[in-house]
Amino acid sequence: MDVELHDRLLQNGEKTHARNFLWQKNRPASMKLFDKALHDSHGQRVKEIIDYRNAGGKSIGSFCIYVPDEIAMAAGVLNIPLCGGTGFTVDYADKVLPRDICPLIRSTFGMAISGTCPYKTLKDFVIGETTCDAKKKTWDLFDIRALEVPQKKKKADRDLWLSEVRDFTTQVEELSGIKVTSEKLRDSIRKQNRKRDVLNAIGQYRTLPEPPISGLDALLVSQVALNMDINSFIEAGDILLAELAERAEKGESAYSEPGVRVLMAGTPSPMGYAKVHAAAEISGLRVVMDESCTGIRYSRGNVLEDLETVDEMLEAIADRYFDIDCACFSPNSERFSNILGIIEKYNVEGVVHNVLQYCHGFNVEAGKLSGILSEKGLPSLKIVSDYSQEDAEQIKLRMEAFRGIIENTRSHK
Ligand code: BJ8
Repeated sequence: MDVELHDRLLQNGEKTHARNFLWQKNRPASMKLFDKALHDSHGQRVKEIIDYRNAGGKSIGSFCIYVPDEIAMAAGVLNIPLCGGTGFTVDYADKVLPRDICPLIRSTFGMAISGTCPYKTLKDFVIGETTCDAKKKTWDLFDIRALEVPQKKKKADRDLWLSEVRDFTTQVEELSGIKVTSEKLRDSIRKQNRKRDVLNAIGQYRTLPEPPISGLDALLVSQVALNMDINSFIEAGDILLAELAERAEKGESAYSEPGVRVLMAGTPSPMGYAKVHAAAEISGLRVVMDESCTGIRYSRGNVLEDLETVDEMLEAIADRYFDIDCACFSPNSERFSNILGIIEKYNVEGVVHNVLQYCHGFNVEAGKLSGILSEKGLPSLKIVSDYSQEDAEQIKLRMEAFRGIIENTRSHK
């Protein structure tokens, strides 16, 4: 580790967190638990993993929500998501990666290369996945094994995916020396479902006309959900849910100003990155749902519970993950119908396409989605950005203008 550089990274992270989240006036008091979890991701959480490994436990690193946590957990293996969300390390990746690939990949590998990733030595292997081209080729560069995520959703693709899920089971069993039994897998399915239930219950409060939690804070909860110990997350989530129930009962809003209801759709915003959400909410756009892998794409759909055999459970896991509607699939019409469902449920008045620069899949899909939305009279705005702060003010101006368009549409209804 480069300790001095890591200290600077942390200082930068605290500043970014304050700029993105701490300006909000009506935050639920229990959001402090999630602020702390973010802070702990480079401290206490690292210690927990070290302790786990010192006690003989195994851990892997991953980059995508296709990696089934249930299976790793049933084999006693901790799955540590490694996606970088900080702009601080992006340029360090330039020694090995081209500049014109997505900032998520550059940030992640920039952390590893610059000696600022506290998880670098805390894993037995890293598992990639064949989603976008930039990721696939990066795995090749670093000799990282990858789960094959098919690009279509036909029966043959589902069969291929199931065999990948089975292979992954063997890999984690071999790593830990622990057999995935039906009992262990049933327990881990229940636990992971419980985690998704917490996230979805928080989402439910965002359907209210005056949501008791902001889009920014809901994003923070989702971001840390990927990193936190699962039991601690569920505990903190339950505390937040109790507070949200009280706030909803009293009609207490997370917002102090009136605003318009938008869906944020597209690429993930890993821990450290919330620039676009912050610009939206500062400008009076209430992000009432997040259609990304740090939003509903991560929590949607539970794995069937109470199945008998390991084989049945692996099929149920494969099916749940195969339903994820990443833009790496072609065609990806499921995503568009999922989005229309969200729009209805959350009473959405406009959509912001949040696209990380050079993510061609989500960028191109935004065009098709805009067409579908405009046929329904819904305005949309595409923001293509990276982890720098250079365009933050410009994005705010575009958000303000977008708010004006939605208000105008409202007045003509
Ligand atoms: S399931 S969105 S986590 S692949 S943003 S690295 S796709 S160029 S992160 Fe993703 Fe899994 Fe899909 Fe979700 Fe490539 Fe796009 Fe970058 Fe991406």
